[in-house]
Amino acid sequence: MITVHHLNDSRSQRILWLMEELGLPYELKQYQRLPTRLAPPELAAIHPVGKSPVITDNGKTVYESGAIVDYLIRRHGGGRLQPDPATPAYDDYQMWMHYAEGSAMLPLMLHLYVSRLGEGGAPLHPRIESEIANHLGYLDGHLKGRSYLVGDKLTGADIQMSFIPEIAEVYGKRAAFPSLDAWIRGLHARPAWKKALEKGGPYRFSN
Ligand SMILES: N[C@@H](CCC(=O)N[C@@H](CS)C(=O)NCC(=O)O)C(=O)O
Repeated sequence: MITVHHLNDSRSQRILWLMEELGLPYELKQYQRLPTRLAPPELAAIHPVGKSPVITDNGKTVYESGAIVDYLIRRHGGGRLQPDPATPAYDDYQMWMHYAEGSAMLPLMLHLYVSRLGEGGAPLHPRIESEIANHLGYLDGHLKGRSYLVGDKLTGADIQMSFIPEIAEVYGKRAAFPSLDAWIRGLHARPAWKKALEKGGPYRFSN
């Protein structure tokens, strides 16, 4: 049995969504952020880093959301939600799977942390802002006239990348990128996304 260790208002929302898209049975273990917004210490008993998402599957623990999406689709997807590995589309799929946490999230996280420095962080903001615009602009350009990142069907890449516009919206940065905005709205309209929201409870990045 797969267990999804889900922290509220976190990247693990996309793992719940993936499970619903795949229609797999799973146990949901809920964790609540502390008043500091950090994860509770119980998550460190599942994986030493103490963050979410993390899954367990018959004794195997998988951490890091891209690795989890890949693992679930490879082991349990039965060929769904990914392009044929022998095709060039699979190479594009892999790029987006890595790009989410490897490139696109970095300036958004820097924005979060450096904003806490107040005036002290001011010299860093121009570079952070231009990098956010760089990545959101790239995504927006790619999504122009498309409903999905790769091909004409939902893949794990859409699921893995979905956290980027969700966080961008928190900083009021999504509206300037209409194709990105249309893409995430289309994903949020999917029945499986809504079901994941019902199961996981309130999610503050659901707009
Ligand atoms: N790159 C990791 C990031 C994991 C991560 O930072 N998770 C956040 C939630 S979105 C977390 O658990 N934060 C609580 C904490 O840092 O204590 C992934 O994509 O899985």
